[in-house]
Amino acid sequence: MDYIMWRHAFKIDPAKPINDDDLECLAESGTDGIIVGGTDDVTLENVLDLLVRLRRYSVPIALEVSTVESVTPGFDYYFIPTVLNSTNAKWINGIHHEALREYGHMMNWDEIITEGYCILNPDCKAAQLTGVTEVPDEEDVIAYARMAEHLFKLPVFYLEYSGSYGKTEIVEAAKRVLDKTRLFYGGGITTAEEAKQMAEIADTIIVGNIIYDDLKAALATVEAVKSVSS
Ligand code: 1GP
Repeated sequence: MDYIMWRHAFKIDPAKPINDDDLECLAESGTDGIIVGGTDDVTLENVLDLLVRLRRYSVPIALEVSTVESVTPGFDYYFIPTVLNSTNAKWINGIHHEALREYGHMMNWDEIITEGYCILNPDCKAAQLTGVTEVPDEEDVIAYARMAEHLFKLPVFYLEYSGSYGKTEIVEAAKRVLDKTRLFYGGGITTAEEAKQMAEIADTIIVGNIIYDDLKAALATVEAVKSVSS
């Protein structure tokens, strides 16, 4: 299924161990896609390990690129984050420039999807790494959403609450000003109810950490999203 149609995706961290049975449950859960991505200790080795193990299943897989060294062919998509509210140009266009200098001539642009990230939890690892120091308020988020859709014409605007459950008013505010750009929501979804609530607003919800804390609860989010009309 084309990523544009995804309503639910799991995000698997290459740095965290996961056994074959659990991986099979996730891949065969009915989720629309699996995103392989993390912040710390992502290596070519652990990315390749997940790629090989996930390729046994038909679920589409995307690599969310956090380091250039861990990029490998074989994924259906390469999601490239650009952190719109970072204070450090490295995370907005710096690594991207470096990567394009080296690999620009051999990239398959059809597989590459740029995600305009807006990080809303200043305590999460991604915020600390990318120099997000202030929590954007509703007006800020609306401006970032418009920046993603109209200024930069990005296909995806990603509201990242990683590790904490977001405010529905903020997600709604972003959704109201988006038309062509897809709204991804990720952060703190631990129950079917939370998955449903965010899926009623966002186009795609991303479920991460709960996979490692309570697999059954993670799997229940798939059905919950399917019960919401898109
Ligand atoms: C993280 O948005 C994803 O990048 C999902 O967040 O791990 O909190 O579910 P959680």
